[in-house]
Amino acid sequence: MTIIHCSDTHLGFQAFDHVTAEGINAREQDIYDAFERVVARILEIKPNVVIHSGDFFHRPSPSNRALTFGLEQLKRLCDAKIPIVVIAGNHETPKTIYNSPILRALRNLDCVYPIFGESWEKFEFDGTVVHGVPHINDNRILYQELERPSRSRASSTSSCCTPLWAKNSSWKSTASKCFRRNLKPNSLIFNTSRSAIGTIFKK
Ligand SMILES: [Mn+2]
Repeated sequence: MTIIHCSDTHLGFQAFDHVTAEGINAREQDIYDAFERVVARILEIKPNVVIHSGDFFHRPSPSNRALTFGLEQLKRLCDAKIPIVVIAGNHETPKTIYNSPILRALRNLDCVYPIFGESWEKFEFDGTVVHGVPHINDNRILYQELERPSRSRASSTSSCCTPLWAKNSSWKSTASKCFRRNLKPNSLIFNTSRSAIGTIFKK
């Protein structure tokens, strides 16, 4: 089982005043170029599954350019039949109920498994279960959702991977405590960055 994990692509992020010859903010273009290279590498490696653990887009309402670019890159993975789980981070999660989550649009691509609904969800790929808890604005709901995988019978018997977004170190330690209840001795734990943690459970 080969899993590629990436995070925080922030498609659509802009900074500084430089503009490319095409009139695109130069930093925004840098980020598109970098993600295009990531997708090229994924296509070379051909993993069983890709996990994107938060902030695929920089905003809850990305620009037409960011959205179009993101969909085009995901389509490249779909053409190669490589599934990708995309878990909502704080940047793309709407702050109010008046805005629909942008990750809902990704449901239309058959290789993309978005998790954005303020609740824990899991998907299974070749016997490995990926558990995802998206960014949740309300802490009380977040803690409830973090407990759900440990109560799930399926997760205690199958392999699983638990990437999740944690806002700060106290969330992160609560999260790892909740998920660690399911850990088996041969489990591999990896800390991918300050803001995303992942746990792989092996059979
Ligand atoms: Mn981020």
